Amino acid sequence: MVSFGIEFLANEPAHKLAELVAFSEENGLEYAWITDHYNNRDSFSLLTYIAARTTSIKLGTGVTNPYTRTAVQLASAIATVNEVSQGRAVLGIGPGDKVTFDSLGIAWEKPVDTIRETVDVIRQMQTGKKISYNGKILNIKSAKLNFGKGANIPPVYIGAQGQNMLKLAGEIGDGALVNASHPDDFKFAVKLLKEGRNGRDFSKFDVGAYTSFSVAENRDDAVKAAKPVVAFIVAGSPDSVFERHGIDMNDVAAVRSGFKKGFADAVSAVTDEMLDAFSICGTPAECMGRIEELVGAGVTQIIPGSPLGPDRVRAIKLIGKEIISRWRK
Ligand code: F42
Repeated sequence: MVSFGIEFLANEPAHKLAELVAFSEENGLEYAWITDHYNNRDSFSLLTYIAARTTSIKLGTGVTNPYTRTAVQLASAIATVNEVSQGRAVLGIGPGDKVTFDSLGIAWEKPVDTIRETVDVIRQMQTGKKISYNGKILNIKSAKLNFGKGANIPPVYIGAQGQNMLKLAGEIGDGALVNASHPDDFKFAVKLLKEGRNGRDFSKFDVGAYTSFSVAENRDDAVKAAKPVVAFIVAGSPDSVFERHGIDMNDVAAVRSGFKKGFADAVSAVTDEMLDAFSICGTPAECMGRIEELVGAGVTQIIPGSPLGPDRVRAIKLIGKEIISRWRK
């Protein structure tokens, strides 16, 4: 069973995001994931606002982290979204971004254990019972939420790229959010997720492809919209990723040096191979082809993300009418 979600950055006002999420809901999308960075709008506040303006779409952080927020705070925040949305909350949580933590003076220690224990505490607290927790990282004498008892426990999706984080996601997650667009990346990820599952039932585990996506009726328009996002992905990816995709390092150097000259130079240096490796891009039929390949590699939730297309509203319509409804047939 394949579902479709959509990612939005928390970088625009709540009323605008709520409109886009409600429109996504109308067009058949089942999950909305909102990114979390301390310097953008607060993702839990946004989700709560959006929850009051939508009716069926599931609402998740995509992804929050256990360093800028504590486990007990996260437990309360997700329970609040769950209460307002009447059970539609989903917790996406990952280790967060090292560069940000360095600039904030936050030590990024033991991310694997920190995620494991934070998820454990959050889940236990959703029961409404008083808990104590004596872990390697977290030491909580006594904690209890004063609300939410008896509600469903929101599913937990782990944002993961690295080998250990993917194994942990397989072990403790209800799903994973993997930031990638190419089937080869998912063959690698699904193997590790299953390893982490260690023989337990994997059939209900939701493997989310958090992809850079650009769709338009005309391929050239879709490509033009995708290139700036792909240029940023290329600039920020480690060399091992290019080796895995057989991308010429001279082409990579051209994008990276393009950024020093001016953004337009970086964008024009993006090659077709880079678009193929780092985005789902093209006409609805072309995007559908790539989605089929991803599903073949084990993906169970397709999550189109920035830029969506040259025109976001049009892109959401195309995703609904030309991709989701055809897929369901
Ligand atoms: N980050 C954000 O800050 N905000 C977002 O909105 C966001 C969205 C998002 C969506 C999907 C997604 O996949 C990732 C997303 N991210 C977002 C990024 C995310 O927070 C992580 O930065 C990203 O997933 C990369 O993390 P990672 O899976 O590579 O894990 C890191 C910690 C890593 O280095 N992992 C390695 C691994 O193999 O998994 C090593 C981890 C390890 O084993 N560490 C040891 C330990 O004990 O934890 C310590 C090792 C030592 O030497 O001390």
